[in-house]
Amino acid sequence: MTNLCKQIVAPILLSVLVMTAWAQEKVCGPVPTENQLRWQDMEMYAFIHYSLNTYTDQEWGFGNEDPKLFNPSDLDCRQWARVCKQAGMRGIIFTAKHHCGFCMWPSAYTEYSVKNSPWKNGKGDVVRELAEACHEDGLEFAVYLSPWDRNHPEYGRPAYVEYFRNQLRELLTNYGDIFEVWFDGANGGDGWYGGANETRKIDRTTYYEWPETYRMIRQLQPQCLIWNDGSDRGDLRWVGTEAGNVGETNWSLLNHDGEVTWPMLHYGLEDGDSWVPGETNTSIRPGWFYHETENAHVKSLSKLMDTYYKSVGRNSTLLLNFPIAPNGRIHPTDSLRGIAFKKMIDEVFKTDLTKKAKIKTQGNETLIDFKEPTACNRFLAEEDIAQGQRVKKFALEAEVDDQWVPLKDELVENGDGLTTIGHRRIICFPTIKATKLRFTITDSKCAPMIKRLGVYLAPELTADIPDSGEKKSSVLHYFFSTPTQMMIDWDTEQTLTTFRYLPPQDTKAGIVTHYTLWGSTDWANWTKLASGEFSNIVNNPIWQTIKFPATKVRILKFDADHLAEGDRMGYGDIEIK
Ligand code: FUL
Repeated sequence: MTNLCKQIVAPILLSVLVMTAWAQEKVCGPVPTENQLRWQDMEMYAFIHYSLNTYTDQEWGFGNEDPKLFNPSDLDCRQWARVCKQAGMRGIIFTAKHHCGFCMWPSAYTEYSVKNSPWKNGKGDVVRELAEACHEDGLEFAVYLSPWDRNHPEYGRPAYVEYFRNQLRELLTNYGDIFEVWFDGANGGDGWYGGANETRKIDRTTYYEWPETYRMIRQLQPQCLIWNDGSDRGDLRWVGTEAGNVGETNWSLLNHDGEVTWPMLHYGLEDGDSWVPGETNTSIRPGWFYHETENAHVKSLSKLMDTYYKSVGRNSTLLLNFPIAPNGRIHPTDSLRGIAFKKMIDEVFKTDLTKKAKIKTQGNETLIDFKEPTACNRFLAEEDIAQGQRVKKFALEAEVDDQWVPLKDELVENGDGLTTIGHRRIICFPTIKATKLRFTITDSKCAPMIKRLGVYLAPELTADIPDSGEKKSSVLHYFFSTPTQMMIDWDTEQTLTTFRYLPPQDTKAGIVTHYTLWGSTDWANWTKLASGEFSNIVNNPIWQTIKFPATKVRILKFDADHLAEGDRMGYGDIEIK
């Protein structure tokens, strides 16, 4: 090149390269922050739900429960930390304050806390004990602070927002490093509110003045991640369900502004302008708080593995809840199951079969040649997400008995599940004996950056014992006297103590959130047996149990005082004992 040529062509070439690089970057979209990268690598961490609810057998306290109920005989935060660590959890998020408003630390801003409980003569601080236990055990520590406070008299007015911030400041100042703050979006409306006992509605988009609170968090704990359920954009998002699964297509992106719909929470947004990855939260039991009636319903190992594949294996993290029992410890069934879970994950991913294979990558196609038939049933791929999430679609094929067969994710109900990859995607398929596997990226936002591939043989787990499919309500005689009133009658008098309601499982329409239950022996005189709310029933539509003193009845009347949506009561099943 002549000098003149160099002077003219070189800068043009350079700017073309720069522009191409810039265009690629733009097409590939946002990338995670250092904090988000570190968080994603945690993969699994624990939730701990513990509050006055543990002593009232409730999921949501009303806000008027007596602090004197808090008096565990054997509270041991070191046991919690030990169990969580052995269960493969890298940190713990603790319900410092749940919706009932009771503070598990002696906040200077309220009397409604452990300082007015008999536990340690009011000198105890559960947040401190747990933060210390976590830090001693090498676990990270984080807090859940419910914005909705059913105890506080000022809830719904500006003074409460200041109170909330003061509490948050205490938690972010006095307990060492906090890796995440969890601002639950639930707001049922009604509550005790210092005795007002009424319904208070707030505008979630403006009331809490989140930008101001976020500024305070960034200042006090710059490494802390902010979780919320999609309103003011935090660093992490809810995945739209508490069942323990994110969408099989899971983009770590959302738009910074605008409304976040359910599909955006569940699947992310392919063209979103901000990195807001999904965190999958679920409980090891049906409920979030401990209930003795659930001791036989701790999730099975196969259910927990299914949850792992549908969270960590779908470009998410897993936030797994361990409730604390009334004695102040994690129940032995939960701890054993949690530890077995970690052992099974280690077992599945112990031997990477690609280590013995010959691997050849050409363009977007990678051939894994085992040379001989090799039993396998799991495929793993990871993108270098520091460079963004790029892959939109891929194919996976196996050579079995000299024939190429397409593979798909057997845990996916629609399609083949071979779409996004992100931090980690695990594809589960029935055991095959493959000589080769072929992984082809068929569509991506820009040049794919695959960091790791793996192939494994997971042991077969005994599947959960399936339900017989028999509805408990099929033995009952029931009818609707109005769209919101269900009647159940018998030929003879029955002595009853329990009414159980399973909400509809596939829709919010018709879910009963508030009820009154009546009994009668003659259709004319009715005795109120119970009334109240089914807390958190919309996000976690599990069996709800109403207990009442043994009563002789011939007719039961179940009134839906409030429905989540629609104007007709729905139900999945009813059981009466
Ligand atoms: C929900 C809450 O209402 C539940 O009680 C629980 O804390 C769960 C993690 O979030 O929205």
